[in-house]
Amino acid sequence: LSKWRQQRIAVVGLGLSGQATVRFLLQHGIRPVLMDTRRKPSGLTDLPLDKTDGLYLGELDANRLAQMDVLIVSPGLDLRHSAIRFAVAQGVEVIGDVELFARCNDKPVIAITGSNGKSTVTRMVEAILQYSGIKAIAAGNIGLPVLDAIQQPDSEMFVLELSSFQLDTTTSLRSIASTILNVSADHLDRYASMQAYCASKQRVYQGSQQAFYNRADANTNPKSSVNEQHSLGLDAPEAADGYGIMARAGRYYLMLAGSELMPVSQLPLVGRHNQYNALTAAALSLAAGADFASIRHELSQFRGLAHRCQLVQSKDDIRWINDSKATNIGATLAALEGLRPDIQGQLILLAGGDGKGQQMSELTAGLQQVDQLITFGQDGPAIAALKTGSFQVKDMAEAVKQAASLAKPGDVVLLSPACASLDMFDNYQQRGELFAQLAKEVAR
Ligand code: UMA
Ligand code: ADP
Repeated sequence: LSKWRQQRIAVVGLGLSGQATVRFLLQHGIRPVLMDTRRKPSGLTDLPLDKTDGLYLGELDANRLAQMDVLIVSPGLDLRHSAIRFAVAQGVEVIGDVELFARCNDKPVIAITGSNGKSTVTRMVEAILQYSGIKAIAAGNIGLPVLDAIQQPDSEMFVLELSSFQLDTTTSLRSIASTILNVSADHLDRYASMQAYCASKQRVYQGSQQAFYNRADANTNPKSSVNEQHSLGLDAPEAADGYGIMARAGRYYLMLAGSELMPVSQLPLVGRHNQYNALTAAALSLAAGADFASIRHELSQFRGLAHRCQLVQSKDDIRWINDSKATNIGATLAALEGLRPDIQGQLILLAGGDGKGQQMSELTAGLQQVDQLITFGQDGPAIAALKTGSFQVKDMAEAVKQAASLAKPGDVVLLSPACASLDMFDNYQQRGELFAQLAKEVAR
């Protein structure tokens, strides 16, 4: 980094990761130029602006970017922005905060990506490693910026949740184990094609000692060489020392590196997708040095994260489930498939929001599991069109009211929108919290 003290370094995008980047650079004696396309990015007041080389808000100026040596661009900014492209064409280096982390980090890393399940698996691995005595910290897309995590003095290992946007600007990351959980259409408003999105996910395997991939999803197979590759799946392991699920004396067991880990029935999480998440977390943790007992202990305790197929109300034998984090079709399909076997009565689905350019017709097969469909938001009409007799409503309050009027004992009301929330809410948490609150009110 020392050569950066003589260079022009810009932090472009001043959200959580941008602010952490600025703090990190300042601590290393580097005075960055700060930029954000927003007129008022929140959190600016916390930065020591007098120690930086200037702050520029509003539309990015291509000429100013082109005068820099390095741009550290936040994941929320599209690299296809004309000013960024212009700078790249002039020879300016563009990286992200994870790349800077990778260049400065000397501790072991576990790297997790995929369209769905990243946060769940990241937290599982973190919990297992901590229980087995390794001081692990989860960071990255999960919320704690990697350049804040790297400053925590007593950490021994990093469990990184990586989005495709973060991977796009990362080239030097080394990991002891990595995975792509699955690939389904997401963020297609930021990628030219599904192929480009898959290629971005594949970058997680670069520089990884062991790659764990999903044998039911060919897009997760490592396309370039890594030292060791292992396939994971919900079927029998492919090799004697493999990973999967096997029936023994009428019970199904998670199989880890050829040995029985635990019966699937001991996992408190619902849905087949969560069995896959648990298996992956076990495999990554084992690769990182955790023991079987710790893995077993933590997986049998792990009750899931908020807003992911979370039971928020149960009254009169009607269950209200918040899966607001289902911001793409793949996640909603997993929820429908995973929950249906446990539902005696109707499955009432609340869906809609900002579809981010997804082909909504890919939801059609999943909607066969649904008895009543209630839609809202910008792309609500496109979802409603996939099922006859569906209800289109104005907002969440009307959706919950409609669901309450349809629900009978034995039914499940599921919020699993298949869309981002940003057309109606600040974020998916706010959407999920409103659903939970309204569900409690109507169920009272
Ligand atoms: N933005 C602008 N102008 C800018 C910079 C950003 O308008 O100059 C907007 C973007 O359009 C975006 C928002 O600001 O909608 C936030 O972008 P950001 O790059 O400032 O984001 P951070 O606050 O730094 O948060 C980022 C990740 N955000 C994104 O990738 C969009 C967070 O993941 C991550 O937790 C955080 O770094 C710490 O590492 C969030 C996310 O939504 C949870 N990720 C996407 C997802 O999971 O689907 C990829
Ligand atoms: P991410 O961090 O990748 O967004 P989360 O763990 O937050 O993943 O879960 C996001 C959504 O995806 C939730 O709706 C959850 O129920 C669903 N989900 C979790 N794991 C999987 C999986 N392995 N396959 C498909 N969907 C999943």
